[in-house]
Amino acid sequence: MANKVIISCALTGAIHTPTMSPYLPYKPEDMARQSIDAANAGAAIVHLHARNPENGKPTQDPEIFMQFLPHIKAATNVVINITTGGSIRMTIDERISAALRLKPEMASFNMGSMNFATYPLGRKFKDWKFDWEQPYVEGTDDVIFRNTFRDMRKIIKELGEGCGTKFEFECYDLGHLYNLAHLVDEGLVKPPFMVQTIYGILGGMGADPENLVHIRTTANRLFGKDNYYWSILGAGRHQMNLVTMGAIMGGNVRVGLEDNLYLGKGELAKSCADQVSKIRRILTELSLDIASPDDVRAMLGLKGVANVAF
Ligand code: KMH
Ligand code: ZN
Repeated sequence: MANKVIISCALTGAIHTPTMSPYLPYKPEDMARQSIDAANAGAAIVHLHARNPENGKPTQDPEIFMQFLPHIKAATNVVINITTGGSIRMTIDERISAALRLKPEMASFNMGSMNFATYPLGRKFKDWKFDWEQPYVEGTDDVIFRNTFRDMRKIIKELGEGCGTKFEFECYDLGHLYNLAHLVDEGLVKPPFMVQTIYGILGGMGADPENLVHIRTTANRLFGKDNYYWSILGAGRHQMNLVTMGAIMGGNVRVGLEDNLYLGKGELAKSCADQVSKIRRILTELSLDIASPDDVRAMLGLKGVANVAF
């Protein structure tokens, strides 16, 4: 089991906006369809944010999640992971509201306060589809993505202990591994757990291959190599090459339009499933086995799909 690679797929996130790609899903029917297609293509986990169906603006409204979650659940066996990152301007209460209501098997968990700047992306666009997009993207030069230890303890208590949800611990920097090790030392996080390491966000560590080696070595030392599942997320054009390198090093992979809009050089991905199919082909060529959703449930000790509230 430990040798199987988990493919996570993050559908829409809160980085990209509708102007940046016509394929970025934000309507509930597109969220459902792209999630189902990604699962059928080989994703064992879908990482989900929600958007206002009219204009694509990030929202954590549980009612919007409810417009697509039951469809995904009915059509697939995929593990559903709901964001608690939301978007970087939301309060912590807003960010955890959807997961607290819907009690998913998994939720994201951000491991430190940081800059999270996407404003350079905005320079490519002059005409924006919706009014909210340009100030949203350009204003990221003056926003702090807040994740204090008090915030983290609140998520563990209310969502982890309260709802039986397990976490995708998102680490954007070396220090975030040490923050997670602190929570482990305090007895608040227990193995086995999933460590999603993120490269290429402006404000976090860069997408340099050397960082993978250092992060892997440090995580093994801090957590013990059998106590956690390492996953790799490369933002933007670094996505496929970094996750491939990570998989060769024994890691799991995350793809999806949340973190990269492209399939190859200059070619927009027409769906998340396109990216899942591509990494699945690469992994298969490398003789690596792909984990099923039930493999993930066994690996991470998830509570099971019968125990979610949607
Ligand atoms: N898009 C990732 C780099 C979350 O949802 O909690 C950040 C993310 C945060 O996935
Ligand atoms: Zn996310």
